[in-house]
Order: sequence, then C-alpha cells, then structure tokens
Amino acid sequence: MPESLAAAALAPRVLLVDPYMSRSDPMERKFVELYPSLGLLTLGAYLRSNGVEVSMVDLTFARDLTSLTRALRTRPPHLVGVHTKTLTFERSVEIAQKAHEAGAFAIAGGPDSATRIETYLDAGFDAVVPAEGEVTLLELARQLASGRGFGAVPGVVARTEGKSVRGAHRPFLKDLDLLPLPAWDLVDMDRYLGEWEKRTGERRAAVLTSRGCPFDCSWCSKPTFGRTFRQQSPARVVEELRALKERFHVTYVRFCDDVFGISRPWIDELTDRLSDADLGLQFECLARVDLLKPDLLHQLREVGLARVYVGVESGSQKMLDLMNRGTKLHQVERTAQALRDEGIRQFWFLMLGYPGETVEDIEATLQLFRRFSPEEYSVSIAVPIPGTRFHQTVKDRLLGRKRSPTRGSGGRTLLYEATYPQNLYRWEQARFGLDAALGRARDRISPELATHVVRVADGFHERVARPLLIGKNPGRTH
Ligand code: B12
Ligand code: SF4
Repeated sequence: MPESLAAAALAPRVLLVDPYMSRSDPMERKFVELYPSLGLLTLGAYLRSNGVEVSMVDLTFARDLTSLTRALRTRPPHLVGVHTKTLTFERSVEIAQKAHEAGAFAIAGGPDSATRIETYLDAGFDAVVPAEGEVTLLELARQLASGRGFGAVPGVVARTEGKSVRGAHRPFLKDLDLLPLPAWDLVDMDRYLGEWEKRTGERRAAVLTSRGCPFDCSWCSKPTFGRTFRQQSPARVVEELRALKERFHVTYVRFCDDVFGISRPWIDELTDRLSDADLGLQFECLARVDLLKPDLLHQLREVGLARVYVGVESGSQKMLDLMNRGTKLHQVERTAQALRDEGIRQFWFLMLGYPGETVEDIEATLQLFRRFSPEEYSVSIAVPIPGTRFHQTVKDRLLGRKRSPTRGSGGRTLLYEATYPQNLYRWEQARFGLDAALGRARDRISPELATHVVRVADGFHERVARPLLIGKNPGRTH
C-alpha cells in the first residue's frame, strides 16, 4: 500500500458531539446566548493538526438525534467524544449508547463529567477525560484506533472489566499559543452569527484568551482547569480576532474567560495591539471589581469595550467575606460608577441565600442595586455545586430538589435548608424585579411616582410579606 494510503487507513477518526439543544427548552430558547463550544472547536483543531480525522455533530439547532445517527453511519468513527454539562446528562448517555451501537468508544469530557466521573462511567461511557483535553484525547484516539485499548493513558479515567482505572496526572499545557485557531468550520458559524444578527444586529462570536482562574470563591466550581491560570499572548488574541473579522465578518466579541483582565501588563499590550489593528470590533467580558480600575475601563472603552458582566454578588461586606470573594464594597461602588461614567453597559450577578446571610444583608444588596441601577442583572438563589466548599458546608442540609436549569431565567430553586424558606428568596427576587422595572420606566414615569411605588412596596414588604414568609424563624445564621 502506498505510504499515504497506509497513513490514512491508520488515521484515527474522532466524532465530537455537542449534546446541547437550544430548542428543547422554551426558557433556554429565550435566554441562552448561542455560541459554539470553544472546548470542542479547540479540541477539533488540535486533533486535526496532528493528523486525526475529525468531524462534529453540533446539536445546538437540532430537534432530535438524526444528524448524529447519520454521521455515525456515513463514516463510523473509532471514538465519539461528548462535551458534558449537567443540563445535558441524559442526552449524553443516549449518545454514548448510539456510539456503542456503531462500534465506537464513547468518551466524555467537559465540566459535568469532570465533576462526577463515576456517574458517567456507570451510565455507559467507556472513559472520562476530566481535565484539559487536547493532548489526552490525541493520545487516546491514537491508542484506540490502533486497537491497543485504553491502557493507562495519562489524564484518562477508563472503565475496563468493571473497574475504573485512572491514568497518571497530565500536566496542563504551558503555552496556549501553541494551540491552533478554533476549527470553526466544524459548526455552522453562519447559523450562529445569523441568529445574533437577527437578535442584536451584530455578528457575535466567542473568544477565549486564558484558561483557569487563580481566585478561590467558595461557591465556584472549576473542575477542568482548577486554580491554574494561563494566558495566550496578546498577539495571538489579535490574530484570532482578525481571523473572525476577515472570515466571518464578526462585529462583536464575547471574551469568555472566567475573569478578564487579571494581568495589567497583558491588558496594556492587548489594547496597544487592538488600536494598531483597528479592527473596529466591540466586545464584552466578565471581570472582577477589584481589577476594574477606572483608568483601565477607560483604556478598554477606547478599544471597543461595550459591556461588562460584573460579579457583584452581595451588597454586604460580611457576605463577600464569607464567600471568600476577595472583593470590597468600595470597589463595587467605584466600578459601577466608572462603568456608568464611561457609558459601558453593566450586567450584575447577584446571589441570595448563601449561608450566613440575614434579611439585613439582603436589604443591603437591594439598596446597592437601587443606587446604581445596572442596565442588566441576574439575581439567583445560591446553588451548592458538588466539589465546592459551599457544597461541603451544606451537604448535610441538601433538600434533594432538582436545580432549575438556567441562571438567566432561574436560580429560583433553593437546594439546601438555608436561613429562610424558598418563598422568601423568591419574594426578594421579585423586589429586585420591581426595582429594575422602575429603572427601565425612568423616562416614562415621574420620579415622584417611582419613589411612591418603592415606598409602598417596601412598606408592604416590611409589614406584611417578610413577617409572613419567615414566620417566627428569626433566621439560621450558620
Ligand atoms: C463561556 C461559557 C459559556 C458561554 C458559551 C458556551 C459555549 N457554547 O461554549 C455561554 C454564555 C453561552 C454559556 C452558556 C451556558 N453555560 Co457556560 N460557561 C462558559 C465558561 C465561562 C467557559 C467555557 C469555555 O469556553 N471554556 C474553555 C474551554 C477550552 O474549556 P472546556 O469547554 O471545559 O473544554 C476543555 C475541557 O473541559 C475538555 N473537554 C471539553 N469537552 C470535552 C469532550 C471530550 C470528549 C474530551 C476528551 C475533553 C473535553 O477539553 C477542552 C479543552 O481543553 C464556563 C466556565 C469554564 N471556565 O469552563 C461556563 C460553564 C461551562 N457554563 C455552565 C453552564 C451551566 C452554562 C449554561 C447551562 C447556563 C445557562 N443555561 O444559561 C449555558 C449552556 C449553554 C450551552 N451551549 O451549553 C457551567 C457548566 C456546569 C455544569 N456542570 O454543567 C460552567 C462550568 C460554569 C459554572 N462553573 O457553572 N456558557
Ligand atoms: S467566581 Fe470567578 S473569580 Fe471567583 S473563583 Fe470562580 S471564576 Fe474565579
């Protein structure tokens, strides 16, 4: 056989699957922001650049598994790799079954399987890759395609003969610049960008400039990259932005990093390069108030920063300290003001029901929210995610309820026996809703009317609703 044909025959075939279906839940359809999985696109690009034949089934816009069945039949892969999130567990298991029916191995990776490896193995997956996937999946694909079974590939937990075998720890990639650009051609980019264009008039894409986060908020789950923190060089970031602009006419970018702007010298270089490149892109990011100094915001505004997701979480310093958030209220105030001064939209994340929170703390959060009236917000009931210190603290008080699926629409289910009953938190969520509605109506109603409505609502809250909802319970504060 000619050498090229022999190589092709040996080339491992990998089918990557994103099991997320945006159409399957009406709330999701309305609230979720549609971007292809950067994890899968990077895995695909890396495998391909190392001689693996890669295809992908992205179920984001699908209504059923027809495209998967077709892909498995047309070109049976050696291995089917599924990206897992908690929401898509059942579908992932169904995909693993279909992979087996087609004679392929089923491998799980991504945040959910990293948090509960054994659950995925019990449910039928042959192996889980619970951390960074590129090098591990490449080695695994080569090994499986050549018929050598799982062995003990570093970074893999495999189920062989009923037993879980854990390969050695695989070190994280040191230099993220060595990763190729995401393999955008594996998904229907036009569809994603078209959906955004319809909704906002912009062609929006997601970009990741770093992996991991060095902070240690006690409720945060970081199963795949832990507290490691690695960044691409600003030059590499600009190369990716340029490619998105030139190939897909992208106009707006979401930086998907856990925290954007951790290193000031890095930001300085990025903003210099963005000015030079003059790509005319707008962008948004998620950041911490301790890092968002006013001069930095001004600098980022100059190169296109249009919106920031801010993890405010609470208006009580006591609560921020209990969450090990590492931020101060004066930093929240400074950031909120600076964002407003710069004309940058702010989206606040707020959380109710964390252990130790009293009604006074909730009131402090509402007052802070009122003072700054952010353009957008999400106020959710705290979710104890397995593997976090928060979960550890309340594990004997879990209520066995199912988590509401989304943060944007939800965070409405109390999952542990907290200080107060669930209805108190839901009522408090409604109070934030009223404030936000009044904020939006600011141009249409007089300030006197707004003040009157707030006074009546607060009076009702204090005299009727709160006593009724918390009953005689003064609050469990531990
Ligand atoms: C950006 C982001 C989003 C964006 C973009 C989502 C997207 N399509 O990529 C938006 C805002 C749309 C979003 C939405 C949601 N998100 Co989100 N999101 C993130 C965030 C911050 C980064 C994701 C990312 O790009 N990571 C970088 C890539 C490189 O890492 P990765 O995906 O983990 O992939 C690596 C490894 O995990 C592994 N790997 C991954 N898949 C596979 C598969 C195989 C076979 C193998 C071998 C390896 C492997 O290799 C990859 C490369 O090293 C993460 C937090 C985080 N830091 O991961 C949350 C996170 C993934 N999101 C989460 C959630 C809950 C959601 C929503 C369900 C919330 C909602 N309903 O609004 C939706 C679901 C939407 C969807 N399409 O799936 C949770 C998932 C928790 C869980 N256990 O399920 C996370 C972990 C945040 C958290 N801590 O709660 N999200
Ligand atoms: S919440 Fe944000 S800042 Fe805190 S540990 Fe998690 S990713 Fe890092």
